[in-house]
Amino acid sequence: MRRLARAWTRAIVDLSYARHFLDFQGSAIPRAMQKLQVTRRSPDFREAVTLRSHCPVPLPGDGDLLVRNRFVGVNASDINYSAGRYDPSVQPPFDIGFEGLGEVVALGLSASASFAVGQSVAYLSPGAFAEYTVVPASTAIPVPDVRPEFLTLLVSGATAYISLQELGQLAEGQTVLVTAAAGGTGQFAVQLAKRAKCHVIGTCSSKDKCAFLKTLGCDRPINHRAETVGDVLKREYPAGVDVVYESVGGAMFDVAVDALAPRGRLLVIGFISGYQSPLGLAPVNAGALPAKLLRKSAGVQGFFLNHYLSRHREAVDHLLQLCTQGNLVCQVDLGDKDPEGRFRGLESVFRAVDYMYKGKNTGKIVVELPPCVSSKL
Ligand code: NAP
Ligand code: X1H
Repeated sequence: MRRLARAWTRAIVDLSYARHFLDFQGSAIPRAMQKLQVTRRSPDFREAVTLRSHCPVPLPGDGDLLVRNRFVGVNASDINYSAGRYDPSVQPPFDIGFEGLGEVVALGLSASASFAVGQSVAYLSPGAFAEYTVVPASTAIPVPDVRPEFLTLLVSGATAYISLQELGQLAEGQTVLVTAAAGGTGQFAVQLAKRAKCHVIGTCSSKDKCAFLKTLGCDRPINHRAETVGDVLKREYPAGVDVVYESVGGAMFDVAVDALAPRGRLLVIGFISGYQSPLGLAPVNAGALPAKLLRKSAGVQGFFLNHYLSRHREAVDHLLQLCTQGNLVCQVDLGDKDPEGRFRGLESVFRAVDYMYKGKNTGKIVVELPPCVSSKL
Protein backbone atom coordinates (compact mmCIF):
# COMPACT_ATOMS: atom_id res chain seq x y z
CA MET A 1 0.00 0.00 0.00
CA ARG A 2 2.79 2.41 0.97
CA ARG A 3 4.59 1.69 -2.35
CA LEU A 4 1.42 2.37 -4.26
CA ALA A 5 0.96 5.62 -2.35
CA ARG A 6 4.47 6.67 -3.35
CA ALA A 7 3.78 5.82 -6.97
CA TRP A 8 0.60 7.84 -6.77
CA THR A 9 2.36 10.72 -5.11
CA ARG A 10 4.82 10.76 -8.01
CA ALA A 11 1.91 10.71 -10.41
CA ILE A 12 0.50 13.86 -8.84
CA VAL A 13 3.82 15.66 -8.95
CA ASP A 14 4.43 14.68 -12.58
CA LEU A 15 0.98 15.24 -13.94
CA SER A 16 -0.32 18.12 -11.87
CA TYR A 17 0.12 20.64 -14.63
CA ALA A 18 -1.88 18.46 -16.98
CA ARG A 19 -4.73 18.45 -14.38
CA HIS A 20 -5.37 14.84 -15.24
CA PHE A 21 -4.24 12.10 -12.94
CA LEU A 22 -4.93 8.51 -12.02
CA ASP A 23 -5.70 6.94 -8.69
CA PHE A 24 -3.68 4.01 -7.45
CA GLN A 25 -6.02 1.39 -8.92
CA GLY A 26 -5.88 2.97 -12.30
CA SER A 27 -9.37 4.47 -12.32
CA ALA A 28 -9.61 8.15 -13.09
CA ILE A 29 -10.13 10.77 -10.44
CA PRO A 30 -12.42 13.10 -12.31
CA ARG A 31 -11.03 16.47 -13.34
CA ALA A 32 -14.23 18.20 -12.32
CA MET A 33 -16.50 17.89 -9.31
CA GLN A 34 -19.55 19.38 -7.64
CA LYS A 35 -19.39 21.55 -4.56
CA LEU A 36 -21.53 23.99 -2.62
CA GLN A 37 -20.41 27.61 -2.56
CA VAL A 38 -21.70 30.71 -0.81
CA THR A 39 -22.44 33.07 -3.67
CA ARG A 40 -24.35 35.69 -1.68
CA ARG A 41 -24.12 36.26 2.08
CA SER A 42 -27.38 35.44 3.84
CA PRO A 43 -28.57 33.41 6.85
CA ASP A 44 -31.15 31.95 4.42
CA PHE A 45 -29.12 28.92 3.30
CA ARG A 46 -31.03 28.42 0.04
CA GLU A 47 -30.57 32.06 -0.89
CA ALA A 48 -26.87 32.11 0.04
CA VAL A 49 -25.62 28.83 -1.35
CA THR A 50 -25.31 27.52 -4.91
CA LEU A 51 -24.54 23.99 -6.08
CA ARG A 52 -21.68 24.37 -8.56
CA SER A 53 -20.71 21.72 -11.13
CA HIS A 54 -17.55 21.56 -13.26
CA CYS A 55 -15.34 22.83 -10.40
CA PRO A 56 -11.73 21.62 -10.67
CA VAL A 57 -10.86 18.81 -8.26
CA PRO A 58 -8.24 20.46 -5.99
CA LEU A 59 -4.66 19.17 -5.94
CA PRO A 60 -3.14 18.16 -2.61
CA GLY A 61 0.11 19.92 -1.68
CA ASP A 62 3.12 18.15 -0.21
CA GLY A 63 1.64 17.79 3.29
CA ASP A 64 -1.96 17.29 2.18
CA LEU A 65 -4.49 14.55 1.55
CA LEU A 66 -7.13 14.58 -1.16
CA VAL A 67 -10.22 13.10 0.48
CA ARG A 68 -13.22 11.83 -1.42
CA ASN A 69 -16.07 12.74 0.93
CA ARG A 70 -18.53 9.95 1.71
CA PHE A 71 -20.42 11.72 4.52
CA VAL A 72 -20.59 15.41 5.43
CA GLY A 73 -21.98 16.86 8.65
CA VAL A 74 -24.70 19.50 8.75
CA ASN A 75 -24.37 22.03 11.57
CA ALA A 76 -26.72 24.71 12.87
CA SER A 77 -23.97 27.22 12.27
CA ASP A 78 -23.74 26.51 8.53
CA ILE A 79 -26.16 29.42 8.21
CA ASN A 80 -23.95 31.69 10.34
CA TYR A 81 -21.13 30.78 7.96
CA SER A 82 -23.29 31.40 4.87
CA ALA A 83 -24.27 34.76 6.40
CA GLY A 84 -20.55 35.69 6.53
CA ARG A 85 -20.57 36.00 10.32
CA TYR A 86 -17.40 33.94 10.77
CA ASP A 87 -15.25 36.39 8.84
CA PRO A 88 -17.16 39.42 7.59
CA SER A 89 -14.15 40.50 5.50
CA VAL A 90 -14.34 37.45 3.20
CA GLN A 91 -16.22 38.14 -0.01
CA PRO A 92 -18.28 35.48 -1.82
CA PRO A 93 -17.82 33.13 -3.53
CA PHE A 94 -16.40 30.98 -0.73
CA ASP A 95 -16.58 27.28 0.13
CA ILE A 96 -18.74 25.92 2.95
CA GLY A 97 -19.20 22.81 5.14
CA PHE A 98 -17.23 22.26 8.37
CA GLU A 99 -16.58 18.51 8.50
CA GLY A 100 -16.31 15.42 6.37
CA LEU A 101 -15.53 11.73 6.39
CA GLY A 102 -14.19 9.76 3.47
CA GLU A 103 -11.27 7.99 1.84
CA VAL A 104 -7.85 9.30 0.94
CA VAL A 105 -7.61 9.11 -2.85
CA ALA A 106 -4.32 10.98 -3.31
CA LEU A 107 -1.68 12.56 -1.13
CA GLY A 108 1.51 14.59 -1.17
CA LEU A 109 4.93 13.11 -0.57
CA SER A 110 5.37 14.12 3.08
CA ALA A 111 1.75 13.22 3.86
CA SER A 112 2.52 9.66 2.68
CA ALA A 113 4.74 9.21 5.76
CA SER A 114 1.60 8.88 7.91
CA PHE A 115 -1.31 8.21 5.51
CA ALA A 116 -2.01 5.93 2.58
CA VAL A 117 -4.40 5.89 -0.35
CA GLY A 118 -7.62 4.07 0.57
CA GLN A 119 -7.42 5.00 4.27
CA SER A 120 -10.57 6.30 5.99
CA VAL A 121 -10.22 9.71 7.60
CA ALA A 122 -12.42 12.29 9.29
CA TYR A 123 -11.59 15.96 9.33
CA LEU A 124 -12.64 19.39 10.46
CA SER A 125 -11.89 21.81 7.66
CA PRO A 126 -13.75 24.45 5.67
CA GLY A 127 -15.09 23.35 2.29
CA ALA A 128 -16.47 19.93 3.21
CA PHE A 129 -19.65 20.35 1.13
CA ALA A 130 -17.83 19.07 -1.93
CA GLU A 131 -17.14 15.75 -3.60
CA TYR A 132 -13.41 16.10 -2.86
CA THR A 133 -11.63 18.21 -0.22
CA VAL A 134 -7.93 18.86 0.36
CA VAL A 135 -7.11 18.27 4.03
CA PRO A 136 -3.76 18.95 5.72
CA ALA A 137 -2.45 15.55 6.89
CA SER A 138 -1.58 17.21 10.21
CA THR A 139 -5.28 17.70 11.02
CA ALA A 140 -6.78 14.53 9.47
CA ILE A 141 -8.01 11.94 11.95
CA PRO A 142 -7.73 8.25 10.99
CA VAL A 143 -10.96 6.34 11.65
CA PRO A 144 -11.57 2.57 11.45
CA ASP A 145 -13.99 2.90 8.49
CA VAL A 146 -16.40 5.37 6.91
CA ARG A 147 -19.33 4.88 9.33
CA PRO A 148 -21.25 8.19 9.67
CA GLU A 149 -21.29 7.77 13.47
CA PHE A 150 -17.64 8.86 13.51
CA LEU A 151 -18.59 12.14 11.88
CA THR A 152 -20.80 13.05 14.85
CA LEU A 153 -17.70 13.41 17.03
CA LEU A 154 -15.85 16.09 15.08
CA VAL A 155 -17.97 19.15 15.85
CA SER A 156 -20.92 17.94 17.91
CA GLY A 157 -19.14 15.49 20.21
CA ALA A 158 -16.01 17.63 20.61
CA THR A 159 -18.07 20.71 21.51
CA ALA A 160 -19.85 18.91 24.34
CA TYR A 161 -16.70 17.18 25.56
CA ILE A 162 -14.38 20.19 25.60
CA SER A 163 -16.88 22.77 26.87
CA LEU A 164 -18.12 20.60 29.72
CA GLN A 165 -14.60 19.63 30.71
CA GLU A 166 -13.17 23.16 30.48
CA LEU A 167 -16.09 25.10 31.87
CA GLY A 168 -18.72 22.80 33.37
CA GLN A 169 -16.87 21.67 36.50
CA LEU A 170 -19.25 18.70 36.60
CA ALA A 171 -19.32 16.75 39.85
CA GLU A 172 -21.25 13.72 41.02
CA GLY A 173 -24.78 14.55 42.14
CA GLN A 174 -25.02 17.88 40.33
CA THR A 175 -27.99 18.78 38.18
CA VAL A 176 -27.40 19.57 34.50
CA LEU A 177 -29.90 21.05 32.06
CA VAL A 178 -29.27 20.44 28.33
CA THR A 179 -31.37 22.32 25.77
CA ALA A 180 -31.94 20.87 22.26
CA ALA A 181 -30.82 17.71 24.04
CA ALA A 182 -31.80 15.22 21.31
CA GLY A 183 -29.82 17.05 18.62
CA GLY A 184 -26.30 16.72 17.23
CA THR A 185 -24.37 18.14 20.16
CA GLY A 186 -27.06 17.88 22.87
CA GLN A 187 -26.99 14.06 22.73
CA PHE A 188 -23.31 14.13 23.76
CA ALA A 189 -23.80 16.69 26.53
CA VAL A 190 -26.49 14.40 28.00
CA GLN A 191 -24.28 11.30 27.88
CA LEU A 192 -21.13 13.01 29.17
CA ALA A 193 -23.04 14.55 32.08
CA LYS A 194 -24.49 11.11 32.91
CA ARG A 195 -20.98 9.60 32.79
CA ALA A 196 -19.98 12.28 35.34
CA LYS A 197 -22.83 10.93 37.55
CA CYS A 198 -24.99 14.03 37.25
CA HIS A 199 -28.77 14.26 37.18
CA VAL A 200 -29.68 15.33 33.63
CA ILE A 201 -32.70 17.24 32.37
CA GLY A 202 -33.08 17.56 28.58
CA THR A 203 -35.42 19.69 26.48
CA CYS A 204 -36.70 18.69 23.04
CA SER A 205 -39.79 19.03 20.86
CA SER A 206 -41.48 15.62 20.58
CA LYS A 207 -42.49 12.41 22.32
CA ASP A 208 -40.14 10.38 20.12
CA LYS A 209 -37.20 12.61 21.03
CA CYS A 210 -38.12 12.23 24.74
CA ALA A 211 -38.03 8.46 24.25
CA PHE A 212 -34.60 8.75 22.59
CA LEU A 213 -33.35 10.88 25.51
CA LYS A 214 -34.52 8.19 27.93
CA THR A 215 -32.39 5.65 26.06
CA LEU A 216 -29.37 7.92 26.65
CA GLY A 217 -30.04 7.89 30.39
CA CYS A 218 -31.58 11.38 30.56
CA ASP A 219 -33.41 11.54 33.90
CA ARG A 220 -36.05 14.11 32.97
CA PRO A 221 -36.77 14.72 29.29
CA ILE A 222 -39.05 17.74 28.78
CA ASN A 223 -41.05 18.05 25.57
CA HIS A 224 -41.25 21.85 25.36
CA ARG A 225 -44.30 21.59 23.08
CA ALA A 226 -46.23 19.67 25.77
CA GLU A 227 -44.87 21.23 28.98
CA THR A 228 -43.66 24.70 29.97
CA VAL A 229 -39.97 24.27 30.71
CA GLY A 230 -39.84 27.08 33.32
CA ASP A 231 -42.79 25.63 35.23
CA VAL A 232 -41.31 22.11 35.28
CA LEU A 233 -37.97 23.44 36.53
CA LYS A 234 -39.54 25.56 39.32
CA ARG A 235 -41.80 22.71 40.42
CA GLU A 236 -39.39 19.78 40.21
CA TYR A 237 -36.02 21.51 40.78
CA PRO A 238 -36.72 24.26 43.33
CA ALA A 239 -33.03 24.30 44.36
CA GLY A 240 -32.06 25.11 40.76
CA VAL A 241 -29.66 23.53 38.29
CA ASP A 242 -25.87 23.63 38.61
CA VAL A 243 -24.91 23.60 34.94
CA VAL A 244 -26.83 24.55 31.79
CA TYR A 245 -25.63 23.51 28.31
CA GLU A 246 -27.68 26.08 26.43
CA SER A 247 -27.93 26.26 22.65
CA VAL A 248 -31.44 27.56 21.90
CA GLY A 249 -31.35 31.19 23.08
CA GLY A 250 -34.28 33.64 23.26
CA ALA A 251 -36.91 32.74 25.82
CA MET A 252 -35.12 29.44 26.58
CA PHE A 253 -31.99 31.35 27.62
CA ASP A 254 -34.00 33.46 30.09
CA VAL A 255 -35.67 30.34 31.50
CA ALA A 256 -32.21 28.79 31.95
CA VAL A 257 -30.80 31.87 33.73
CA ASP A 258 -33.76 31.87 36.11
CA ALA A 259 -33.23 28.16 36.80
CA LEU A 260 -29.57 28.53 37.82
CA ALA A 261 -28.70 27.42 41.33
CA PRO A 262 -26.37 29.54 43.47
CA ARG A 263 -22.89 29.31 41.91
CA GLY A 264 -24.46 27.77 38.81
CA ARG A 265 -22.76 27.91 35.41
CA LEU A 266 -24.50 28.58 32.13
CA LEU A 267 -22.52 27.66 29.03
CA VAL A 268 -23.69 29.62 25.99
CA ILE A 269 -23.14 27.01 23.29
CA GLY A 270 -25.37 28.73 20.75
CA PHE A 271 -28.68 30.49 20.24
CA ILE A 272 -30.25 28.75 17.27
CA SER A 273 -33.60 30.55 17.71
CA GLY A 274 -31.80 33.80 16.78
CA TYR A 275 -29.75 32.76 13.75
CA GLN A 276 -32.48 33.41 11.19
CA SER A 277 -33.85 36.71 12.51
CA PRO A 278 -35.00 38.89 9.58
CA LEU A 279 -32.71 41.62 10.98
CA GLY A 280 -29.66 39.46 10.26
CA LEU A 281 -27.53 39.91 13.36
CA ALA A 282 -29.25 38.59 16.46
CA PRO A 283 -27.47 39.32 19.75
CA VAL A 284 -28.25 37.31 22.87
CA ASN A 285 -30.96 39.04 24.91
CA ALA A 286 -28.86 40.38 27.75
CA GLY A 287 -31.77 42.29 29.38
CA ALA A 288 -31.40 41.94 33.12
CA LEU A 289 -28.63 39.41 32.90
CA PRO A 290 -25.79 40.97 34.93
CA ALA A 291 -28.01 41.60 37.96
CA LYS A 292 -29.45 38.09 37.81
CA LEU A 293 -26.00 36.54 37.71
CA LEU A 294 -24.53 38.75 40.42
CA ARG A 295 -27.33 37.86 42.83
CA LYS A 296 -26.30 34.18 42.55
CA SER A 297 -22.58 34.49 41.81
CA ALA A 298 -23.50 32.49 38.76
CA GLY A 299 -21.50 32.67 35.57
CA VAL A 300 -22.39 32.81 31.90
CA GLN A 301 -19.57 31.58 29.76
CA GLY A 302 -19.41 31.64 25.97
CA PHE A 303 -17.90 28.68 24.15
CA PHE A 304 -16.83 28.49 20.48
CA LEU A 305 -15.17 25.25 19.37
CA ASN A 306 -12.70 27.04 17.08
CA HIS A 307 -11.16 28.76 20.12
CA TYR A 308 -10.34 25.36 21.64
CA LEU A 309 -8.84 23.55 18.64
CA SER A 310 -5.72 22.74 20.65
CA ARG A 311 -7.93 20.36 22.65
CA HIS A 312 -9.73 18.93 19.60
CA ARG A 313 -7.56 15.93 18.76
CA GLU A 314 -7.52 14.64 22.32
CA ALA A 315 -11.31 15.10 22.56
CA VAL A 316 -12.05 13.21 19.33
CA ASP A 317 -9.60 10.41 20.18
CA HIS A 318 -11.27 9.98 23.57
CA LEU A 319 -14.76 9.99 22.05
CA LEU A 320 -13.72 7.60 19.24
CA GLN A 321 -12.51 5.16 21.84
CA LEU A 322 -15.80 5.38 23.75
CA CYS A 323 -17.72 4.96 20.48
CA THR A 324 -15.78 1.94 19.16
CA GLN A 325 -16.03 0.27 22.58
CA GLY A 326 -19.82 0.70 22.41
CA ASN A 327 -19.89 3.13 25.35
CA LEU A 328 -21.21 6.18 23.51
CA VAL A 329 -24.36 6.48 21.42
CA CYS A 330 -23.58 8.50 18.29
CA GLN A 331 -27.05 8.96 16.88
CA VAL A 332 -27.06 9.84 13.19
CA ASP A 333 -30.03 11.28 11.31
CA LEU A 334 -29.62 10.61 7.57
CA GLY A 335 -33.10 11.96 6.82
CA ASP A 336 -34.81 8.59 6.43
CA LYS A 337 -37.96 10.04 8.08
CA ASP A 338 -38.06 13.09 5.81
CA PRO A 339 -40.97 12.88 3.32
CA GLU A 340 -38.46 13.13 0.46
CA GLY A 341 -36.27 10.40 1.94
CA ARG A 342 -32.61 10.05 2.83
CA PHE A 343 -30.20 12.98 2.37
CA ARG A 344 -28.12 11.80 -0.60
CA GLY A 345 -25.89 14.01 -2.70
CA LEU A 346 -24.79 17.61 -2.20
CA GLU A 347 -28.13 18.90 -3.48
CA SER A 348 -29.83 17.45 -0.38
CA VAL A 349 -27.80 19.67 2.04
CA PHE A 350 -30.46 22.36 1.45
CA ARG A 351 -33.23 19.98 2.54
CA ALA A 352 -31.13 18.85 5.52
CA VAL A 353 -30.71 22.43 6.77
CA ASP A 354 -34.50 23.01 6.52
CA TYR A 355 -35.10 19.73 8.37
CA MET A 356 -32.89 20.94 11.24
CA TYR A 357 -34.55 24.34 11.47
CA LYS A 358 -37.97 22.65 11.55
CA GLY A 359 -36.66 20.77 14.61
CA LYS A 360 -37.19 17.38 12.92
CA ASN A 361 -33.83 15.75 13.62
CA THR A 362 -32.93 13.25 16.28
CA GLY A 363 -29.16 13.09 16.59
CA LYS A 364 -26.64 14.53 14.16
CA ILE A 365 -27.75 15.33 10.63
CA VAL A 366 -25.43 13.73 8.10
CA VAL A 367 -25.62 13.83 4.30
CA GLU A 368 -24.39 10.84 2.34
CA LEU A 369 -22.34 11.37 -0.82
CA PRO A 370 -22.60 8.09 -2.70
CA PRO A 371 -19.41 7.01 -4.47
CA CYS A 372 -19.44 7.89 -8.14
CA VAL A 373 -19.92 4.85 -10.39
CA SER A 374 -16.69 5.32 -12.33
CA SER A 375 -14.46 4.96 -9.27
CA LYS A 376 -13.13 1.57 -8.20
CA LEU A 377 -12.27 2.75 -4.67
P1 NAP B 1 -29.00 20.11 16.31
O1 NAP B 1 -29.04 20.15 17.81
O2 NAP B 1 -28.77 18.82 15.65
O3 NAP B 1 -30.33 20.73 15.72
C1 NAP B 1 -30.83 21.91 16.26
C2 NAP B 1 -32.02 21.60 17.21
O4 NAP B 1 -32.43 22.85 17.79
C3 NAP B 1 -33.26 21.06 16.48
O5 NAP B 1 -33.25 19.66 16.40
C4 NAP B 1 -34.38 21.59 17.36
O6 NAP B 1 -34.49 20.75 18.54
C5 NAP B 1 -33.85 22.93 17.84
N1 NAP B 1 -34.25 24.05 16.95
C6 NAP B 1 -34.13 24.13 15.61
N2 NAP B 1 -34.56 25.32 15.15
C7 NAP B 1 -34.96 26.02 16.24
C8 NAP B 1 -35.49 27.32 16.44
N3 NAP B 1 -35.70 28.16 15.42
N4 NAP B 1 -35.80 27.69 17.70
C9 NAP B 1 -35.58 26.86 18.75
N5 NAP B 1 -35.07 25.62 18.63
C10 NAP B 1 -34.75 25.21 17.38
O7 NAP B 1 -27.93 21.19 15.81
P2 NAP B 1 -26.40 21.31 16.17
O8 NAP B 1 -25.67 21.56 14.91
O9 NAP B 1 -25.99 20.21 17.07
O10 NAP B 1 -26.38 22.69 16.98
C11 NAP B 1 -27.10 22.84 18.19
C12 NAP B 1 -26.66 24.13 18.85
O11 NAP B 1 -25.31 23.99 19.30
C13 NAP B 1 -26.68 25.36 17.96
O12 NAP B 1 -27.02 26.48 18.73
C14 NAP B 1 -25.24 25.46 17.51
O13 NAP B 1 -24.88 26.75 17.09
C15 NAP B 1 -24.54 25.05 18.78
N6 NAP B 1 -23.15 24.60 18.55
C16 NAP B 1 -22.18 25.40 19.05
C17 NAP B 1 -20.86 25.06 18.88
C18 NAP B 1 -19.80 25.97 19.44
O14 NAP B 1 -18.62 25.84 19.10
N7 NAP B 1 -20.20 26.87 20.30
C19 NAP B 1 -20.53 23.89 18.15
C20 NAP B 1 -21.57 23.07 17.68
C21 NAP B 1 -22.89 23.44 17.89
P3 NAP B 1 -35.88 20.56 19.34
O15 NAP B 1 -36.95 20.80 18.31
O16 NAP B 1 -35.85 19.16 19.81
O17 NAP B 1 -35.85 21.56 20.45
C1 X1H C 1 -14.53 34.62 16.02
O1 X1H C 1 -15.50 33.99 16.79
C2 X1H C 1 -16.74 33.77 16.23
C3 X1H C 1 -17.67 33.13 17.01
C4 X1H C 1 -18.93 32.88 16.54
C5 X1H C 1 -17.09 34.15 14.93
C6 X1H C 1 -18.36 33.88 14.44
C7 X1H C 1 -19.28 33.24 15.25
C8 X1H C 1 -20.63 32.98 14.72
O2 X1H C 1 -20.94 33.31 13.60
C9 X1H C 1 -21.60 32.29 15.53
C10 X1H C 1 -21.52 30.89 15.83
C11 X1H C 1 -20.57 29.99 15.47
C12 X1H C 1 -20.73 28.65 15.83
C13 X1H C 1 -21.85 28.26 16.50
O3 X1H C 1 -22.05 26.96 16.69
C14 X1H C 1 -22.80 29.15 16.90
C15 X1H C 1 -22.63 30.47 16.57
S1 X1H C 1 -23.67 31.76 16.91
C16 X1H C 1 -22.75 32.88 16.00
C17 X1H C 1 -23.24 34.20 15.83
C18 X1H C 1 -24.57 34.39 15.43
C19 X1H C 1 -25.08 35.65 15.26
C20 X1H C 1 -24.27 36.74 15.48
O4 X1H C 1 -24.77 37.98 15.32
C21 X1H C 1 -22.97 36.57 15.88
C22 X1H C 1 -22.46 35.28 16.05
